[in-house]
Amino acid sequence: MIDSEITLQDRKPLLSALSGKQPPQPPFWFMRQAGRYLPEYRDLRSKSGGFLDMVFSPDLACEITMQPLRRFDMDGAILFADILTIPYALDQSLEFVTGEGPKLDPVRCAADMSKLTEAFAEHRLKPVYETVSRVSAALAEEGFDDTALIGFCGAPWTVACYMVEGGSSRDFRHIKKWSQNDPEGFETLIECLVWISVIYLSGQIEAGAEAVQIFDSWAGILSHDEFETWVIEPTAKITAALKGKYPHIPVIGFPRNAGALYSGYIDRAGVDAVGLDQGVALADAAELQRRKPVQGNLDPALVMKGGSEMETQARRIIETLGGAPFVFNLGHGIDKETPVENVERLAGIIRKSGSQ
Ligand code: 1CP
Repeated sequence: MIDSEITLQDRKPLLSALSGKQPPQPPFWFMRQAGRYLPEYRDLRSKSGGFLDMVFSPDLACEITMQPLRRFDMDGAILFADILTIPYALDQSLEFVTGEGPKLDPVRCAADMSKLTEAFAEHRLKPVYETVSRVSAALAEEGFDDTALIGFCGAPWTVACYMVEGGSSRDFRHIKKWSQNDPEGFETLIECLVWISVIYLSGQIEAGAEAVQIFDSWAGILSHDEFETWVIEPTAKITAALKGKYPHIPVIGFPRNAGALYSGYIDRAGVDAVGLDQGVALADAAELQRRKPVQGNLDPALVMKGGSEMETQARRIIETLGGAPFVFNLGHGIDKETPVENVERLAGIIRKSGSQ
């Protein structure tokens, strides 16, 4: 058991870097690598009923997960799904409106919560687990032997943002009001999300996910104390539960825009590696990397722009962080307007970096 795990980590550069070793060249994958910048994704999207139909159709979701690998041969395959599958499993009404993003029937008090908790049905997440096992088989069938399969969930704070605001938000007015005026009541929502995230990530790991990422896209809107309570503590509960069951599965935490708060997160959230957004200066990234492997942090806007600016910054990142455990990624997801050739060029630069 232990021997085969060691061999697997050594063979797959992404797992190796996440476990604190340093492969000859930095492994890479890109957030939102499966998505709208790819013509083959847009093609499938136009033929399918809608975004959620694609997420809950294991055949389509597996195909979409594989699409970017066939072009760019990344070291990581990120499961095609969404962070809002959890509110869906809680039977909160959810739809994706084209051009507007997700729309949910908002939850704004503890009394609304009990209804959702009772309605939780894990079988609603099973299609996602099925996608994971299909991707696992497809990676082997298509010869992607060194590519690691990454599962994910949204962190409780970020998922709560969508559940409470009822969709994307500019000012996060409702969640701030609830969490500040009634922290005990709000905690029932966060605790519920901790509990389901553990179930959900465990299901993905049992189905074949080899690493998991916890996306905390809205971690950066919190004050220092709130960050401790709503980001670090819930994440630490999830990682502790996962480590108890699956000690060898690396967990990447991505508290986007955490700035100075990354430091506490790296020490106390229990993650194996930390995803950095493009706001983190490389000198600070290198400091953080002395404590844990880091992942990041090329600005997606530079990938959209391409050319020498993208190339120079990509090389600078590799020069600064490539000498210790590091995973090349972007600071956030690939923008849908990004030319495919730029992604191709970037993948080429990263691949060549080890041989220079
Ligand atoms: O219209 C379309 O075709 C849907 C666009 C799309 C895609 C491709 C959405 C809608 N979600 C996804 C897939 C997705 N989402 C993945 C898997 C694919 C991959 O990364 O390659 C992952 C990991 C996510 C995670 C996700 N969903 C996050 C966290 C990361 C981030 O971007 O900050 C968030 C916040 C969501 C919510 C979401 N899903 C989709 C939209 C439009 C939104 C709202 C985004 C917002 O509020 O700005």
